[in-house]
Amino acid sequence: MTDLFTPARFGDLELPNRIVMSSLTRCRAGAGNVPTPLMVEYYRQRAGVGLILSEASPICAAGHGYPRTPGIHTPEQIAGWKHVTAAVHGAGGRIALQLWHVGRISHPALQPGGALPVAPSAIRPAGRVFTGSDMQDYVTPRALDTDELPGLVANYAEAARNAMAAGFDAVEVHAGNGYLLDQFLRSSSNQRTDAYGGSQANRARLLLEVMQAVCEAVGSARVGVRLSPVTRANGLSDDDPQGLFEYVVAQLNPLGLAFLDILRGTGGAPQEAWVPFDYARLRALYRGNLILNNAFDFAGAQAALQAGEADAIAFGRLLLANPDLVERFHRGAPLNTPDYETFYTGEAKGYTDYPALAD
Ligand code: 8OZ
Repeated sequence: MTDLFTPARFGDLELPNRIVMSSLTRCRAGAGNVPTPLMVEYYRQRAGVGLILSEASPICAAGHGYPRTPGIHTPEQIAGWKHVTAAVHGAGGRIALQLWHVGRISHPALQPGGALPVAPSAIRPAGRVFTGSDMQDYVTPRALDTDELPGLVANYAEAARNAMAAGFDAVEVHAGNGYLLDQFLRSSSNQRTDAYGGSQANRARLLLEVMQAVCEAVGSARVGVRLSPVTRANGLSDDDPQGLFEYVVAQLNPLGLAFLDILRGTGGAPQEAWVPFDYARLRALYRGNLILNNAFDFAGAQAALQAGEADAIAFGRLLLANPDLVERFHRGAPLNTPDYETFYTGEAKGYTDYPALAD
């Protein structure tokens, strides 16, 4: 019977267990959005999982929307990430880089040249953004021209190649949580009238072009994708998420990806608050490895694997607070409690100072 401790093969990756570390934004990159020695230590501490998904990493300067998020588009960032991947490999682990573009979830203060953030359509998201010095309302983004989209696809492919140069084992395209690719997918944020807007197939076009280009760049056995069908993150909604994501998943099949990573539920919310969505339909449609994510505990994760709902389970907050989560799960040991105050700030505090079990 498959459980969290059963090895798995995801594309080119051999996973010693099915405990995956979720991508977690921690806002501790250094000047130039370069990974720091503290980040090296943080990832090294968590190398016992089957696969680490790195924090989301912008593919280009315009892809940034939060202070101190580590990019994958400059030589210095690539050099910084090399230390992270070397430390994880040295500790026996595997790590995939999450490729990110925030789209409209940004602000001119975070953009090169103070430019407007870009998006599928000039529709302002509700809410406020931390610019690094204060909170500002989101602005109305600039709608991307059709002839800019090939360059954007090329940015994803280039960033994927950069990730390989930095020593990552794989990349995960971030197409969830209300960021650029998700903004293209959704009827609420995409009102384009070209081939990238309107029908579900048109709204999925950019994502599928990005997936194709990234697979061509680094090989599909080293590529995954993150989807968040019913997230309410960053103000997104859609008129038919079930139909949209069934279309997307069916189109992903021929690519032969290493994995599909799905946020089950709305994110951050307890599982009881999940909105109706038939994840079993996606599971049945998708011919590949599925990682499920969101608020799983040990028992829930074991039950999901044993019921065949997923091939691996991603843990965020539990891994943030328990660097040796695999060992703790194995022994049935008590868990450290995550400190929400230091999720996005605090340097070593709440980052590399969660204790491991005493030997
Ligand atoms: C929390 C804070 C900032 C960014 C996501 C990359 O939701 C994020 C993120 C989460 O995918």
